[in-house]
Amino acid sequence: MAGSTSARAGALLPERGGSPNADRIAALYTVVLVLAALVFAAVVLALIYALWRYGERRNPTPSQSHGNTRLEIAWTAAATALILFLAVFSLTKLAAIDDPDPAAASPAAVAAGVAPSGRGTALHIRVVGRQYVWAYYYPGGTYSYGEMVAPVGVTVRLHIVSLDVAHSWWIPKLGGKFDAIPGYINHTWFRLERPGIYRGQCAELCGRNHANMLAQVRGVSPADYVAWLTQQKRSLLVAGEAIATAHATAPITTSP
Ligand SMILES: [Cu+2]
Repeated sequence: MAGSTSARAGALLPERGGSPNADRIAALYTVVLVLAALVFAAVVLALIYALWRYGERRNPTPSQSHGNTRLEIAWTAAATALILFLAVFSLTKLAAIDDPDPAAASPAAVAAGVAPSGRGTALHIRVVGRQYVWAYYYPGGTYSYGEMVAPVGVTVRLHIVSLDVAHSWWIPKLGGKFDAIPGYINHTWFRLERPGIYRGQCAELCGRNHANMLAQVRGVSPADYVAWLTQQKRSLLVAGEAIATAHATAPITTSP
């Protein structure tokens, strides 16, 4: 499709820079990747050293060894320390990735009436997946298809559902994937730091047109969000009236 870019994870690291939860996922991933790379390099170097030092040429009569207490204690302690660090680091990050950002809405957002002042307040948007489009329901009953419009500086809590099969909500820059499963409501959140277009797509094979089930979040200022909401409500009313008029004035035909 011309002009449509599907969501891509970064080449080496997850995308970041859209929302705090995505940044924390990227930080967690980076730390684990770097530690794993260091351990891998150390093991490979030790292996190469052993091949060189204890090969037939340098060590024609194989030397016998019966354990090395200091070495064994050292690698056991190092591995334990590494695992403990990874466990504590992951668990602290996971909580912050999972829990909606408790920061208060920005003054601009409070002024625009998007969210009340005070910590822990949020804007709630329902995300509805169906073959093959995402719909969004905003406070007050306004809705949109394909693109969600969201204000910056506010924690946005998403309530994700599906009307038919399993889908998965995924905007890489705004956090992890969240399944949309019929009969369940899944929750996630994001908090936009700056305006922009955040692209994504359904991340669960959901049928023939799964690849076209794109998703997009457009981040705008709180004032622009309120203006858009008003305009969208009006457009939906006009469209509804046009449909009602078309039904009311359609010629009546009787079946033969
Ligand atoms: Cu889907």
